[in-house]
Amino acid sequence: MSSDLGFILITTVTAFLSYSTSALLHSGSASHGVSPRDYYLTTDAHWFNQTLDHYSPHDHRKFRQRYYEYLDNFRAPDGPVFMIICGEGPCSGIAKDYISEALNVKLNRSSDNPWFFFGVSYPGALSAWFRLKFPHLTCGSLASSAVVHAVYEFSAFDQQIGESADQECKAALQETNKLLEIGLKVNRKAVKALFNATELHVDADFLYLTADAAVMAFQYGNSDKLCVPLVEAKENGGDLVETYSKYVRDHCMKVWGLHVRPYNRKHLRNTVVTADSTYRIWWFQVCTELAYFQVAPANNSVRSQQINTEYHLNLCKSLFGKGTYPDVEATNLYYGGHKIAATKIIFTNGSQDPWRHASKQTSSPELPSYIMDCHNCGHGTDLRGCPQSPMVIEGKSNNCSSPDVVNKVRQQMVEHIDLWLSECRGSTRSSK
Ligand SMILES: *[C@@H]1O[C@H](CO)[C@@H](O)[C@H](O)[C@H]1NC(C)=O
Ligand SMILES: *[C@@H]1O[C@H](CO)[C@@H](O)[C@H](O)[C@H]1NC(C)=O
Ligand SMILES: *[C@@H]1O[C@H](CO)[C@@H](O)[C@H](O)[C@H]1NC(C)=O
Ligand SMILES: *[C@@H]1O[C@H](CO)[C@@H](O)[C@H](O)[C@H]1NC(C)=O
Ligand SMILES: *[C@@H]1O[C@H](CO)[C@@H](O)[C@H](O)[C@H]1NC(C)=O
Ligand SMILES: CC(=O)N[C@H]1CO[C@H](CO)[C@@H](O)[C@@H]1O
Repeated sequence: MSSDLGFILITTVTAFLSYSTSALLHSGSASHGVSPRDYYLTTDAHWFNQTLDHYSPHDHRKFRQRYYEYLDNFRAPDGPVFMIICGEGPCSGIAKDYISEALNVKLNRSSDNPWFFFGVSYPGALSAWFRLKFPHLTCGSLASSAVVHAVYEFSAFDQQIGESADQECKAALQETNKLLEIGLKVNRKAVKALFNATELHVDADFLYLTADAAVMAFQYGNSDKLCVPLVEAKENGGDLVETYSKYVRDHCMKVWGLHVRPYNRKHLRNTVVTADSTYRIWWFQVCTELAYFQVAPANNSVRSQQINTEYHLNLCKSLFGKGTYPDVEATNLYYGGHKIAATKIIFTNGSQDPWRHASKQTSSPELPSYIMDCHNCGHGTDLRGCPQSPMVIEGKSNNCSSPDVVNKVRQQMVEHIDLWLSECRGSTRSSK
């Protein structure tokens, strides 16, 4: 990035991606005695009146949407504006993260600034889709671990968990899962109690929780926390279920903010708006447009075979009524899916991340795509670093098992952004 580049950072919140992990950022920050000022450039909220239903020409209702603005580095009048679409949890400010630290200098704004979009995960897809639909309003976008391809039966998700775990860990996870299934038959209540999950009356909901708990380890670059004790227990004839439940309680729940309630369909049916409503909202996206149904592959799955297509359709029906169905074909037709026909979007994926199969699969000069391959390279690693936990929002790469892999991709990102912004100066906004 050339050093005279001033910019504004604006950030706004959207839905979040993973059912399992929406509380990640939220839960940790308060409990570790770090003041928000250490993490955020600003936490001063602004509001604007946003259209409630963009699909209806007749509904003019609005809601108040929150956003943040950081102007200290802005260069008047025509400096670029970096728009970060938040996601996967509450958006509490503009973080002192990789974007804001690496792309740094000063000034002011005008109405004709080049805009560049950023997002990770579902917001990564939104970042790509914004560029696709409004090329005249943007100079480009970064689509980090962007799930641009809606997938009806997303068995590649579980398959990736099996690949991200090595053979031994995969075998230990599969055996644990079998033991959990047996345990549910023998003494349902005792097994659920080990996970503080007695409130989950539907056994498959419980198995979804335990599957997601394993996902968290790989998606966020913390697989050692799961695999080391589990493999050790298997080798030493230890109690796998006990070991697994300890991982879930001590790491997923205590540190990473995994909650049981969002797996409870009674709770998910609740339409009263609370901080937890994000889970219901995400299921609505999933049940109507995107699916990404994380079904067990027919062969050699890590998760229970009870987590199948029927399970998901049944959950959708249970939450939103009969006839709720994700029209993934319409979604992919509208946005292009893997074949998104846009330009100047950077796609990035982490090698251990189960979501990467819903992202762009090929690289081209107009849509450069990068994979970061390392032991703890997960979801959004280019921006969030590794491993990811609530305490590491600044996205440092030094704890990645191969920092070079991440730094090289970051260098490429900066080069693309620099070039695309320079091609986008002044009033002639490039849509090529
Ligand atoms: C949003 O709408 C409310 C109520 O109609 C109004 O009072 C407020 O000024 C509006 N805010 C902005 C930023 O336009
Ligand atoms: C920002 O720009 C306005 C006019 O465009 C100017 O009056 C103001 O002094 C500038 N602020 C800074 C901090 O440069
Ligand atoms: C599980 O429940 C017990 C008893 O209610 C509680 O003491 C413990 O903190 C809970 N553990 C977690 C990880 O939530
Ligand atoms: C099932 O998976 C195993 C182990 O990966 C493999 O050896 C076998 O060929 C697979 N069977 C089928 C029907 O795909
Ligand atoms: C990062 O690595 C350092 C040692 O290189 C270690 O002290 C620190 O705890 C690690 N941080 C995380 C979040 O893993
Ligand atoms: C699943 C996956 O990793 N997809 C792609 C991620 O990006 C790299 C680099 O372009 C591709 O080679 C992968 O196919």
